[in-house]
Amino acid sequence: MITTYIALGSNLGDSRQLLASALAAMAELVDSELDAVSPTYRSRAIGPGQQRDYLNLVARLRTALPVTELLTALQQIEADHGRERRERWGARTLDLDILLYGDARIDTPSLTVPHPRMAERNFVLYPLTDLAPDLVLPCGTPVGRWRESCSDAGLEALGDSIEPGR
Ligand code: A4P
Ligand code: MG
Repeated sequence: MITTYIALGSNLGDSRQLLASALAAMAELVDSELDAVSPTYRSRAIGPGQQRDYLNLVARLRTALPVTELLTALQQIEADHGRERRERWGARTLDLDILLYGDARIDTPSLTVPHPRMAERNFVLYPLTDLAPDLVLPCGTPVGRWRESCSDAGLEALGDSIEPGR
């Protein structure tokens, strides 16, 4: 089994319910087990136009799925939760990004792992380091070091965790 970290985000619709349902769907993925879910954060949207705040969290999933199959499965879960792709960084009901897949370093047209923007995003680094404070990235950087140098501007810890459910 490979340990993966998945970032979840939503800023359209009933975000709390969408995230609970997405976690339930991830828990049901074949050859996979949902291991842990981070606390929930509210974050100011990065993207074009006026957008609602996001809810963001990170989940740890252990999986035997090859990474391309994992990406396809996560995109199916996004589609099942009303995700429409209109513009880059546009508002969305559900976004599922693969942050890490074991120690793999992947750079293909459809997949970049570790996620290329995770180092600069507080709404990723805070929940990720809540879950895994001692995590070391494939490049050798302890993720906690990035968190220390990452401002918490626009980020609010809501102090709870969303349980998988429908
Ligand atoms: N793709 C490549 N690498 C990955 C990966 N590691 N995980 C490809 C998942 N997908 C990956 O994604 C576009 C393509 O990225 C996919 O087809 C896949 O093959 P998308 O979800 O269709 O589009 P996107 O999410 O709009 O683009 P992008 O560049 O992935 O956006 P980001 O960087 O994920 O940013 N603000 C707040 N506060 N909170 C957020 O969660 N999220 C975004 C999305 C913007 N602003 C945000 C938040
Ligand atoms: Mg995405």
